[in-house]
Amino acid sequence: MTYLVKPKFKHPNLPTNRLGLTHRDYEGSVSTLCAGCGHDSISSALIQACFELDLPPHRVAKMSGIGCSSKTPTYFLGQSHGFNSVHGRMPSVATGANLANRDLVYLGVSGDGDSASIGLGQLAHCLRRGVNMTYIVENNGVYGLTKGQFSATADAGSTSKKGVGNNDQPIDLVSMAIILGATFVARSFSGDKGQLVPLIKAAIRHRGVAFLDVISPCVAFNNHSGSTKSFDYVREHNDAVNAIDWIEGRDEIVTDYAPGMVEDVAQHDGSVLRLRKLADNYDATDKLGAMNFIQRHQAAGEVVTGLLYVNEETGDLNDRLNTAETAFNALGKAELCPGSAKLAAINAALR
Ligand SMILES: Cc1ncc(C[n+]2csc(CCOP(=O)(O)OP(=O)(O)O)c2C)c(N)n1
Ligand code: SF4
Ligand SMILES: [Mg+2]
Repeated sequence: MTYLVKPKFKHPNLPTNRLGLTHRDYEGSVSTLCAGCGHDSISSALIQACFELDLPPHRVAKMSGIGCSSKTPTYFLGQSHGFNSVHGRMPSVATGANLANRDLVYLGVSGDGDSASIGLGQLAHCLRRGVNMTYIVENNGVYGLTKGQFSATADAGSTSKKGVGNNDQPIDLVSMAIILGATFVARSFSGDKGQLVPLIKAAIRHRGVAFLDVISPCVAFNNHSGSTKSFDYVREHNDAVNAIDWIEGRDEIVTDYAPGMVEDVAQHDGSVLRLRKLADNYDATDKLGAMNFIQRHQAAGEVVTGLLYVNEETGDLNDRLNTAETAFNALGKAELCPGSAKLAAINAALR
């Protein structure tokens, strides 16, 4: 058995959301990851975000690849759809599902090995196409599941648990995501739930691809002093550019901040992202400025976190391909199989 079912007991006075569901209704099976693994904190943040967004669990599809990180969808949203794909192939499965049914909320959960090593090509095309999904990389700099080899996000000069040095240059996922056309790019830390939960909520509400690089220490293989993905390193070098308040469409927008200290970004669904600036003059809508800032701080060994880039103006892949608005599984036989006359007309148009 690869998972443990949680006992059904829940306290009768647990708070409920607008759907009448409790936090427990968004949980999954008992985690089998190592105690203290950063990935479990991200699962917990996902549970909280989905509970607070009042998401109906059956309208969510969890997509993942292979790795400890990719196992985690078993540990949250136990009543949602799930697809555990081949290593590095989650993006193409998510793209196909998205085209067949645009109504579901797609949560992609992957690892740095899954997305930056074997799955790099898949990730790149998912980002540039703007698949409408939240894409989370639980980034620990190693292949945790296969016992701690360096992944493509491990920094040059960092060492393995046994002291072997990494000489290769790292792939900086957020810089790459911005260059490849992702329209919502953020970085966070599994140890900072206060930052992570609003980022996940905003990412889920974003139309287009929302990419989150979440540094998530592997306590078994990469939490030592030679690592730049350890709890200590990230806590000491975390440099947040903004803090997010996510304001739902029905909530009144009030402000008591000094001019220039907040930036409100309207989202497609009527909600508003309020970015409280922590770094002087950081403008998350300025693509070149964001790239410049991230690279300069990275060169100084800092881990820049927060909502790094957002563009609410562009649509998603379904908009660009003009796909059917009705999910394939809700179409009738007549629409799915319009008959030989239609096929003949299409063929004639191509001659
Ligand atoms: C095609 C294929 N190649 C290699 C493997 C072996 N493998 C399993 S998980 C993994 C790396 C996982 O690393 P990451 O995505 O960073 O996840 P983590 O375990 O660190 O969360 C590898 C190489 C595999 N399962 N399939
Ligand atoms: S090996 Fe690392 S990534 Fe995998 S569960 Fe353990 S701590 Fe987490
Ligand atoms: Mg990893």
